[in-house]
Formats: sequence, C-alpha cells, structure tokens
Amino acid sequence: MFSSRSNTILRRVVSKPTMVRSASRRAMSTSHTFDITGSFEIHNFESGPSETAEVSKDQLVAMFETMYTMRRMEITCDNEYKARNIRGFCHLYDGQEAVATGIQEALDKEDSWVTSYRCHVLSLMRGGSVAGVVGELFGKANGVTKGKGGSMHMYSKEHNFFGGHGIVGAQVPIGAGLAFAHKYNAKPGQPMNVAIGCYGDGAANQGQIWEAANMSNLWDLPMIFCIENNHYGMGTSIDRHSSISDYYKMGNAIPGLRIDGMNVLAVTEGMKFAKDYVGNGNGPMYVEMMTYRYHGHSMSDPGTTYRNREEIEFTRTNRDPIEHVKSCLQEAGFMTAEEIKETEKRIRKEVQKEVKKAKEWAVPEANEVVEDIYAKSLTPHDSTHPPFVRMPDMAKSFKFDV
Ligand SMILES: Cc1ncc(C[n+]2csc(CCOP(=O)(O)OP(=O)(O)O)c2C)c(N)n1
Ligand SMILES: [Mg+2]
Repeated sequence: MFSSRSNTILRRVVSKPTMVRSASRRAMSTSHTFDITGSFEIHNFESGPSETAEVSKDQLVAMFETMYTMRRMEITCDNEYKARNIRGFCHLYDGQEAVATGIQEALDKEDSWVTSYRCHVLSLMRGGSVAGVVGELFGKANGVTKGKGGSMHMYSKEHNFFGGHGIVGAQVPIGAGLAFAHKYNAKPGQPMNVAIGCYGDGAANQGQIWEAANMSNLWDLPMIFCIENNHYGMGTSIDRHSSISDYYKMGNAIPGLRIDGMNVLAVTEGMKFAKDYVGNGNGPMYVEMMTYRYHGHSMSDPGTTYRNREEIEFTRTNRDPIEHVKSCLQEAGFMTAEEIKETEKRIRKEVQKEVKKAKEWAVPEANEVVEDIYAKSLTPHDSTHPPFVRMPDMAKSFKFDV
C-alpha cells in the first residue's frame, strides 16, 4: 500500500460527487454545482479556491470525452509499442488525465505551456490530433513534429505549447522565460497571460527549478510551477527520493496550492485560482497535483517491481479520474450509463480510425534530417538577427554545404 509519508489527499478515495443544487437536477438545467470540499491544501494563502465547482453539461461532457480519448490513445500506444510499430522512448499518461484536462479548461489558449517527456496528451490538447500524436510515434511525416521528435519532443509554437523535454527539469526555466515574455508584452492595467511549467516529483528537488523560482519571485513573473506528483520518479518512491513530501510548500515564500489531481473539477477550480493569482501581478505560484500513473515509467518498466499490484488496483478502483467524471455526469443527470457506454464505443472507434490513418502516412523525406535544426535567423545568408547578437561563425559551424 502507499508509503508512510504519502498524504491524506492520496489516500482519500475520490468521493462520489455531491450535488449542492439538487432541486430539479434531472430537469432542463444545463449547469450544476458540485461540492469539492477537501480537494485543496494551501500554503502562504489566507484562503484557497472555491470549494464548489459549477459546470455546464457541455463542459462536463467535453471533459469526459477528452479524458476518455486520452486514455484510449495511450492504451493504443502501449499495444502498438508491443507490436513494434513504435520504437524508442515512450512515456504514457494514463491515470493522470484529469490534470492536463483541468489545466486546459482553466487556461486561455494564449497562455504558454511547457512540460516533460510525458507529453502526448498535451500535444493532443494544444492543436494536435490522435493521428498527429500516434503518427509522430510511428515516425511519420504528418506527425505533430514531422516524425522527427517522437514521444518526448512534441511541440506547437502556434498553439503556445513549448514541448516535450527529455532532460528532467530543463523545461522549468524555459517556463520562467515564457512568463517573463508574458510580463514584458503585457498591456498596462490588464491581466497578463501566464506560463505553466509542468514537472514531476522526481524533478522537484533540482537546483535549476529553485533558481527559476527565485527569479520569478523577484520579478513577479506570471509563472505556475506545477508538480505532477505521481509518487514515483522512475522506480523510486517519493519517500526515497525527497526529504520533503509537501511539494506545494517547496517555493518557501512563494504561495502554494495542493490539488486532488484525480478530480477534474478540483483541478479546474484550482487552476482558475492559480491563473487569476499569477496573472494579476502577484508573482509566481507553486501547484502540486496529487495524481498517479498506471503504466510503468516508460515502456521498458513493467511498473510492478517497486510498487505492488494492490496499490495500482486500489487507485484504479477508488480514485480513477475517468470513473469520477462519469459518476459526476450521471449524478447531474447529464448522461445516462447507456449514453456513456455509447460515447465510449464511439471514441474507441474514432481512435482506431485515427491510428489507421496515421499508419498510411509516409515517412519523412531524407532531406528532412537537416531541416528544423537551427532557427531561421541562424541559417547562413539569412542574417535577420539584430547586429548586437553575437552569432556563430557559420564557416566554422557547418560541416556540410547548406
Ligand atoms: C537530468 C536528467 N537526469 C536523469 C534523467 C533520467 N530520468 C528520466 S525520467 C526520470 C524520472 C523523473 O521522474 P518525475 O520527475 O517524477 O517525472 P515522471 O516520470 O514521474 O512524470 C529520470 C531520472 C534525465 N532524463 N535527465
Ligand atoms: Mg513522478
């Protein structure tokens, strides 16, 4: 079972949703308010996010569909990997779906997002498609990063998604840089767009994260340091790799919020609170998502040598984020069990169709190997960089004729 220092939010079974406005809930009303009491713990705040969450039928159905698509996509990737259609690294996100979905729900598309190698579903939400993500894993030219990035390096500048990073923790200072840009470009008197940097519990004790946090706090940057605490860094539990397990307090003077990351309504409310706080010039914030990954760290890890099957089963049975959203839908009278089943069936078919499409795509042309390596302004004979920026000596840098 869970280790001694695992805390109450992890141990707590996700409670069945409680209707605050129960009157006429099965009638025509298209929005409902859920009680999410107990989903938050705060650090350096006098009060936390709202303990109720109001969602419309459309919103909740969309959250369910998004999360179920993510789950099916990741399970399909597992199968395709085992069939040897996907090679190399592959880190799956199943179990953590409520985190990405709730963040997306609370942020604007102009807000910047950067994350670790566990990035398939973020790519899906930031302009990607199932075919684009799976195609990327197949190494196909129409994949989200042209078949050249693979599992860890999905990216879409157009949709303010800045990767997909293989070096643990390296994305966090990039997030602080994005937050700096948002502050620099902010319109006076208006809330700023924000940046969020997601990283794992295993990354959280890195020095570069503290350096980024220190500068963000000195400069009041609109930066959210978001720890996805899935309780393991590869095969090492938080008890063994961290001397502090209250990750939301790690910013010291920087305020923090711990959120039940298996409850998409709590993640959404908590993230609205975080966006509001950092976007209004109060400086950065730490957010800890209490979550769990069902798969092993990557495809080479069966995920059962350092934790027991009972722990995984307990989480699946009592805290599964998709089962939670399904019970919310039924409690609110938004969907019947039958309609949920039909939706799942439709999504399973859609995912299969997308995978089939991706399989038919071509692999990249050979010359793609040398494309997208340098920013345009670094390409020889295209010196669009300002004169005060010291550029590499192209004659010495390039080993081949371009
Ligand atoms: C600087 C660095 N050190 C080590 C590794 C090897 N490594 C890859 S993932 C990982 C564990 C990270 O765990 P966590 O931050 O909790 O993220 P999770 O995989 O749980 O999402 C390690 C040690 C790496 N990629 N980069
Ligand atoms: Mg982890």
